[in-house]
This record gives sequence, C-alpha cells and structure tokens, in this order.
Amino acid sequence: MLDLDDRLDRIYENILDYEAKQVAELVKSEVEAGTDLKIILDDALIAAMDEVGDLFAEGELFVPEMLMAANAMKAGMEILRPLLSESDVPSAGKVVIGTVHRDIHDIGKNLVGMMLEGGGFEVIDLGVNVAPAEFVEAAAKHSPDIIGMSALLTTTMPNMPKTIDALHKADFKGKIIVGGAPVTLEFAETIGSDSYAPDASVAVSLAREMLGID
Ligand code: B1M
Repeated sequence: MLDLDDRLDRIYENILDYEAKQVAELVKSEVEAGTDLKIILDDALIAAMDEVGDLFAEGELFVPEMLMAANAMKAGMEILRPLLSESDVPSAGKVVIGTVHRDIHDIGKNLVGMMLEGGGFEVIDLGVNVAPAEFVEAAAKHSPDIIGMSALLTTTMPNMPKTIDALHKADFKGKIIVGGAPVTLEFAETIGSDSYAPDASVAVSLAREMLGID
C-alpha cells in the first residue's frame, strides 16, 4: 500500500487532472482508512486548489480548466463536508455569496464559491437575483465573516452599493468583497466595498488576507 503522502498526492494529482470520480473514490478510501480529515482537506484538496489558483494567475490554466478542477475538488468535498461538520476541524471563515438583484449570471459566482470552499472556507450560496434585503437577512442568520457579491451587468452593478448600504444600516460588521466582469477596483472603492477581486483565485487570497490567514 502507498504511504500517506503518496496517497494524498494521488488525490492532488487527480484534481489537477479534473478526475472528479477518482477524487471522490480516493477521498472515500482515505476517510475509511481513518486519515485525519484536516490532513485530507489541507494537504490534498486545498493544496491542489492553491496550485490551480497559481496556474490560473500565471496564465497556464483558463476558466474552463479551473471549473473542471473545482468540480473535481467539489466531488471530494461532498464526501468530507458532512463529516467535517460533525468534527472539530475549524473552517477558515464563513462567506455568504450571491449574485446581486436582477442579475442571473452565476458561472463566475459559482467558481468563486467553489474556490473559496477549496480554500477551506464555509460557503453559503444565496444563488442569483439576490435582493439587498436577502443579503441582510442572510447576514443576520449566518453571521458571516465575509459577504461576497457578483454582478455581470452594468445595469445591476448599482445593486452592489444598494446592498452595501443596506448591510451597513443593519450594522453588518464583517468584510465585503465584490467582483464580476464589469466591476473594477475604482468602482469597488467608490461603493465602500472592503475589497475587489478580478478572479476567483484572487478572491481566495483576499478573503484569507482580510481574515488575517497566512
Ligand atoms: Co449574459 N451578458 N446576459 N448571459 N453573458 C454578458 C455579461 C454580456 C457582457 C454579453 C455581451 O453582451 N457581450 C452582457 C452584459 C453587457 C453589459 O452589461 N455591459 C450580457 C447581457 C446583456 C445579458 C442579457 C441582458 C441578455 C438579454 O437577455 N438580452 C441577459 C441578462 C439576464 C439577467 O441577468 N437578468 C443575459 C443572460 C445570459 C445567460 C442566461 C444566457 C447566460 C448566463 C448563464 C449563467 O450564468 N448561468 C449569459 C452568459 C453566459 C454571458 C457571458 C457570455 C459569459 C458570462 C460568464 O459566465 N463568464 C457574458 C459575456 C462574457 O463575459 N464574455 C455575458 C465566465 C465567468 C467565469 O466569468 O462571471 O466574469 P465571470 O467571473 C469571473 C470574474 O468576473 C470574477 O471571478 C470569475 C472567475 O474568475 N468574479 C468574481 C465574478 N464574480 C465574482 C465575485 C467575487 C469575486 C470575483 O467576489 C464575491
């Protein structure tokens, strides 16, 4: 039988090869072998997604490949998630994410959610066409560390400041991150967002930075 490092390496490599079914099977056998869940999460799933993020940033991978890797990671997460919630493995932080009101684009938002999950965050996805009041309600219900908003239309970008205002009025104390193709750093700064990420991999680095995680 392979030693633990080699077995974790196989999971890692299968994520980079987009082999969702293999990842699920390997994670399942690792759980059955009694391997620490945090080791599987950190040294295989999160490590692979960190590598995917780096390759994306270097222009070696593109959105479709990042999505396939995220899907493979997700297959492993499906096995770990119910067990992690019963165990004492701490999440990196809680993120509520959604596409703003009147906007139904969700591919980028889903990718950001998956990459955050791959980065060890607990992600609560509110879906698309999320009204400011729904973000406020989710903030009260889940007390997230971060709220993330995505907008793909110039006509729905103004729903970001509306949501931020509503969150501030409701005394939300966490951080806010925005993104989406038409969103810029300048726009994010003018609407009072704590940060702006141009892509999913930067979103993970910024979320870690905002929460003081190395
Ligand atoms: Co739409 N659409 N669309 N569309 N659509 C765009 C956005 C558009 C640019 C196309 C175009 O005209 N060239 C244009 C917007 C123009 C504008 O506003 N200036 C447009 C339009 C006009 C529309 C409709 C109005 C069309 C119509 O009905 N007349 C309509 C609007 C519907 C609505 O929302 N109310 C509409 C509908 C649709 C579909 C339903 C057909 C479909 C969406 C399917 C879905 O999402 N499930 C769709 C699609 C697919 C697109 C394009 C082709 C692709 C978007 C996408 O998924 N990109 C898009 C053109 C384009 O962008 N090339 C277009 C891939 C995705 C991975 O990238 O979402 O940018 P992106 O996410 C990136 C980053 O932006 C960032 O990270 C992601 C990954 O790196 N990011 C974040 C995103 N969210 C983030 C959040 C963060 C941080 C980073 O923190 C929380």
